[in-house]
Amino acid sequence: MSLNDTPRANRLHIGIFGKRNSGKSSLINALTGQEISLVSDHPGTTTDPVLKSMELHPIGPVVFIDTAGFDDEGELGTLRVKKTQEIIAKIDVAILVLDDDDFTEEKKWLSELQEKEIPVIGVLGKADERENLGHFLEIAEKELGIAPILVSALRGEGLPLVKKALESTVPEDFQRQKILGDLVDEGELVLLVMPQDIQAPKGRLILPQVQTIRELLDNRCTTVCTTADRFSHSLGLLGQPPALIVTDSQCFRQVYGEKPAESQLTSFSVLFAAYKGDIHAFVEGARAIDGLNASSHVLIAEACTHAPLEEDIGRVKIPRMLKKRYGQELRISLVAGNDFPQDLSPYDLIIHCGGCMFNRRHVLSRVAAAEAAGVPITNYGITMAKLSGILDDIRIPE
Ligand SMILES: Nc1nc2c(ncn2[C@@H]2O[C@H](COP(=O)(O)OP(=O)(O)OP(=O)(O)O)[C@@H](O)[C@H]2O)c(=O)[nH]1
Ligand code: SF4
Ligand SMILES: [Mg+2]
Repeated sequence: MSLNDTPRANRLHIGIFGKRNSGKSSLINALTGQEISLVSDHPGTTTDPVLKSMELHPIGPVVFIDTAGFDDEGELGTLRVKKTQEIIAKIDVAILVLDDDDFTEEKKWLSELQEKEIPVIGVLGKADERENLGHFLEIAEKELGIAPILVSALRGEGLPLVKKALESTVPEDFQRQKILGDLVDEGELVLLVMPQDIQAPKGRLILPQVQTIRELLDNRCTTVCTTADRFSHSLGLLGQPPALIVTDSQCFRQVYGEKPAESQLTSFSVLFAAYKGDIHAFVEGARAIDGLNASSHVLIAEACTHAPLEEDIGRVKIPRMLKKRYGQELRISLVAGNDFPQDLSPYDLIIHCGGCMFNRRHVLSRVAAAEAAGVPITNYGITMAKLSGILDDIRIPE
């Protein structure tokens, strides 16, 4: 990834679904003008989901996710369909490619997508070789309630209409527009307390810090960076107390103790909990920590499978703090990557990582699953704030 690239987690995720051989891969290739996915007349060509990031004018940065046909059969086919199903958790918009007029499968997928409030664009592929189009459109409308766009990937027809439909269906909550929300006004002084053990390759900062600095500069704020050990010294160098201090969550307590009373305090992890998820659900969820007891069962969910940046927080620090409070018998289970239990009922609390590698929709779909199961959900940053006893003292962006 070059420094100029939009990270995948911040792109509009577009999933393409349909039966095998319906023309899904051809549609992506035609929309992107690239040979991204293998196309053949052999049904079942696309097996694992194929992701492709690109700029789609005028929408901006998107990622297309090509999937295996949802009518795939056999043991392997069932596994592929499961993978296609998992994609639903992370997409912002779906394209449903229709093929024949048996809509049994399409109906199932359409209702699942609609239940998750994902906008669906219907497309009829291979329009160049079809007869009786009027009849097809009529029954599609009647049975599925959608008017498919006629597309010929082969001839490049109908593609502008698909792009237009995508443009007009981008959900408003796809991206929180502002990281800092209402916490700063234009031109204010802001102090950022960065981690001392910077968890990024030499010469780089991690994305949340870069994004925050960029937004502050766009908002014409005077932005000063320091580290926890230099915090008081840096305050002394400033001509006035900062309007806002954003700190690394590891030194919350120290910064809270040393900050001027008039400076508001928040943390990078709180900002990103709001940017990437549902901050109010997370704050509510963190309150459930007080209701745990020795026989409770806590699920820790990490988005990364390998060497996550926050390994020590989710795997060591939080479990240690919870066990110290509730006893060594407290049960803590950990899942990583795309593994997220279907049945959340055994858990009393879910603590999710910051989800920086996930897109917003993916985190929100986990929040929705937890809410549906009646299990409180929170995240690392909010948990750290709660366990340090300062959850009520920090500012939460609206
Ligand atoms: N005539 C015509 N043929 C098309 C069009 N789009 C796709 N095809 C053909 O339909 C066949 C299937 O296309 P794919 O794009 O591989 O379909 P798919 O849905 O990705 O198939 P799986 O990956 O197997 O699920 C290929 O032989 C394509 O050449 C089109 O617009 N017109
Ligand atoms: S917050 Fe989650 S997604 Fe981000 S690095 Fe840590 S484990 Fe990975
Ligand atoms: Mg394919």
